[in-house]
Amino acid sequence: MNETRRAVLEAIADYDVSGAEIAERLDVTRAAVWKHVEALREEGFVIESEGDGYVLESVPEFGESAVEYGLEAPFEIEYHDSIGSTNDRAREAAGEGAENRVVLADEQTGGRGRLDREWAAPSGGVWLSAVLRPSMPPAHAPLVTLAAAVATATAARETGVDAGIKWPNDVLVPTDDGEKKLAGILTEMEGEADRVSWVVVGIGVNANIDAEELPDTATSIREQVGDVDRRTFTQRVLERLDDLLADEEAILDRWRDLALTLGRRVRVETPDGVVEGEAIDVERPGTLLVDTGTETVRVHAGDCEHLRAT
Ligand code: BT5
Repeated sequence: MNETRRAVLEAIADYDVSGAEIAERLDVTRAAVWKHVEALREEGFVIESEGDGYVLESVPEFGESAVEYGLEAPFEIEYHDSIGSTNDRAREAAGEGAENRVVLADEQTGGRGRLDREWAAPSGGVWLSAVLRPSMPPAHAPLVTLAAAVATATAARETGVDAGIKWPNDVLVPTDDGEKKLAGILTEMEGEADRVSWVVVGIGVNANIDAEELPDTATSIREQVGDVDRRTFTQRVLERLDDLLADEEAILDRWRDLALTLGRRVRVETPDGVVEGEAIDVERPGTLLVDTGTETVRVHAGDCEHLRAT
C-alpha cells in the first residue's frame, strides 16, 4: 500500500476527520485524499462520508490494504484474486530486487508442492509467498522453513485447530482416520557459497475451503472449526514468522513444542535411501535425528512418514 494511502487510512481509522484536515496533515491535495478513499472503497473498505468528514466503518476480509492495515511486521503485500503460483511470482519479484514482499492470493491455478508435486489451491485459502533476504549462509536456510511451520501451526492453534508439525514442513491435524494435512510449506532460494541472496518461503493453508475440494489426505480450518477471518489469520502468520526470524534460538524450541514427529517411529525417504527408526530430536538448521536401534542417523532432507508404534 502506498505511503499516503496508509496514512489516509490510519487518519480515518482513528476518528471522524475531514478531507481538508487529512490533506493538510499529509501535505497533499483534497483531491488526492478523495482518490485514496475511493481506491480503498474499491478494495472493500466501507468508509462513510459524514458532512465533510470520513469514518472507517469496516475493513474487508482479505486483500492488499486489508492485510497491511494493522499488520505488525514489516511486509508489503501484493494481492492477487487468482494467480498461477505465488512462489513463482515471488521468485520473479526477488529477481527484481524485492525484499519483505508478500505475494498473497485467494486462489492459485498452478500451486506447487515440493519436487514439483501439485498443490490444490482453490478460492478461500491463504496462499502466500514471502520474499526474504536473511543474513545467513545458504546452509542455514532450512531454519526458515521450520520458522514458517511454527508460525503457521501457532496461528492455526489460535483459531482452535489442534495443529502440529510433521518434520520438516507439514502442518497436520490428528483425526480419527489418521493425520490430515492443513498446510504445507515450500522454501526456495538463491545464494552464493556463504550468503543467501533471497529466500522465498511459500505457505499454503487450507482455510475457508470445503474438504471435498481437497485431496483425501487434507483438512481445512473450515472443516475443523469453521471459517476463519483470513485477514487476521494472515497477519498472525506473518507476525510470528517475523518474530521467529529475529530470534533463531527460539525456532527450534518452538518447533520441538509443536512437533508431532518427535518420539514417533518414522520412515524417511532420503536422497541416500530409506531411514527407519525413532525420531528423537531436531537440531540446527533442521536436521532430524533418527535412532535406528543400532545408530543415530542425521537426516537433512526427505519425505517423512509417521509409522504406527510397534
Ligand atoms: C508441500 O509440498 O507441502 C508444499 C506446499 C506449498 C504450497 C504453497 S501455497 C503458496 C506457495 N505457492 C506455491 O505454488 N506453493 C506454495 P509437499 O510436501 O510436496 O506436499 C504435496 C502433496 O500434498 C501433494 O502431493 C498432495 O498429496 C498433497 N496436497 C496437495 N494439495 C494439498 C492441499 N491443499 N492440502 C493438503 N495436502 C495437499
